[in-house]
Amino acid sequence: MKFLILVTLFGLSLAQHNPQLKSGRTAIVHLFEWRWADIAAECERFLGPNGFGGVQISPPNEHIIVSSPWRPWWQRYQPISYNLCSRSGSEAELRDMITRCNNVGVNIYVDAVINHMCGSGGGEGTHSSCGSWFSASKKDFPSVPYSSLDFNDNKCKTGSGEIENYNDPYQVRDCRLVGLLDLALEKEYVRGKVADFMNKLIDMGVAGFRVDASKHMWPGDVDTIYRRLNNLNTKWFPSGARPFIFQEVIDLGGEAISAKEYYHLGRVTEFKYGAKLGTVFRKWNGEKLSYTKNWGEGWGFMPDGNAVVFVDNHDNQRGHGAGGASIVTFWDARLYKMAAAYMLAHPYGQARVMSSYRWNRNIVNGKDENDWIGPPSNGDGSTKPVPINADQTCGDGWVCEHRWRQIKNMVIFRNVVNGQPHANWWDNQSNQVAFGRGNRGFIVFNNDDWALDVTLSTGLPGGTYCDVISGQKEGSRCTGKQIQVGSDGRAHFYISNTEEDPFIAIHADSKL
Ligand code: AAO
Repeated sequence: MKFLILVTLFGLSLAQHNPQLKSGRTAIVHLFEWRWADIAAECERFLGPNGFGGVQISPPNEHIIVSSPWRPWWQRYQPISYNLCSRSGSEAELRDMITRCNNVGVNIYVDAVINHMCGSGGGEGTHSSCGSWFSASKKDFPSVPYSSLDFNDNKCKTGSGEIENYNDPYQVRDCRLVGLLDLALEKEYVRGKVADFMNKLIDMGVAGFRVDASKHMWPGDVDTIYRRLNNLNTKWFPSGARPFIFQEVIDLGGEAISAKEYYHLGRVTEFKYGAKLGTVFRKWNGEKLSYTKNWGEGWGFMPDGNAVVFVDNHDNQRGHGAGGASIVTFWDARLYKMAAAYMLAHPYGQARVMSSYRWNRNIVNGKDENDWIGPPSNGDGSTKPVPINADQTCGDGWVCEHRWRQIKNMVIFRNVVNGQPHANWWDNQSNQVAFGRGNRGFIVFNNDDWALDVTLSTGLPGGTYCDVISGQKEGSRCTGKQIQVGSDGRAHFYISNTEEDPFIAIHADSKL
């Protein structure tokens, strides 16, 4: 009996590590601040057809509306209630999006902000996305409802009520993160409200959650909430499927709280991944691409089955959160395409692609004074739709990294090589490297200041392959470079260091 219970409990939590992707799909994309109507259309016209597995959406629940600064993106990390109307759209639009994305095989993952409500200085009134009245000073949120009894202030031991020292785990869990009213998740009542919110979304058809600020919640508290979650909706998922849980825990080492404490509950964001990848591609601190032969756990990252990996995220692309200056973003497009391709070609972790909007950066003494600017908006603060240009890129300030040919084609590469081992490594002991995935795909990078000119074993069957970076296969021809693989699996590669994209990728489905 004891054994049975253990197996069930262990099995339950392991299941939460499974992203529940539809067959053949491997990568997810964060459509940061997109409207539900645009995501629904994107699933049908682009993500479904191009093999994307899922979308991380911005928080769907009611949030504060901030006027100073004007409508920052971060207002959505300040919940007012669990009503489902937000800057991205109404509950009806959310439901329509979930349905339409599921129908084309694309999962939806919700960014769940359950650690806190709005900031203590959030005022009183109806400046909230569904128009619900609230009072931050009285800690009164009647449309949940939460009252002052549902917050942690009596538990927090710092004078300011704030997290003052990240080396004290009690402060980090019981005090306020940047002034945000910290929910008492030890309370049965609060746990119930949070579980109801998440279950409503599960029943609507979402596949799982990014759990915001997980470091700031006790693992035992979130565990009891996760255990109350329903199985996924059987209209789209196998019976008994558990929601995917990935927890935002920033652990670059050197703090009291480590990512490890959350491994048994679901996956965890591996922040070392983007920080190191950026350092390597920027060639900072003496790093070289050739040192990435043992990339993954060999670099001190968490176990493969626990990791969600990304080049940048919505915080560290603008100097919030952690990772620092090494993080590569769309602002450094050439390096970004290489870093994203490296991540997508490499087997380690559950990969997440970032999709951003442009803003007016204003960097003063290393800090972006405009790090708050929200998505492309109309004068009244409503978010603009995402227009698609004739060349498939996005307009109106939406960057759409996921639509860049090089990145889109590497998402397909990842699907094609899924399950194949890392193989046929080659390096020049500097910044030229190549590796394959079994006999299904091969990629070559030149991040040195001189040309790459070498013949390599690719592991692929002989034939003519289209490079999916400089172009792709269209019908019976390549729109970019062609690579001849001999019957011995060897191929010659030449990559000038001055090329727009100094890397080449070929795979089983890009063969002529
Ligand atoms: C806004 C205003 C605030 C105001 C507040 C309340 O900006 O001035 O007080 O409203 O009115 C987002 C924004 C915040 C915003 C908030 C609410 O980023 O600026 O506050 O919405 O609107 C910590 C957390 C992590 C969090 C990250 C930003 O641990 O969970 O801060 N990320 C999530 C979301 C994020 C969101 C929230 C949480 C809140 O992704 O978008 O905030 O819902 C150390 C710690 C980290 C800590 C960082 C930053 O990191 O380890 O845990 O992240 O500090 O404080 C080196 C170290 C590294 C260290 C880093 C930075 O790299 O190795 O460990 O330095 O010091």
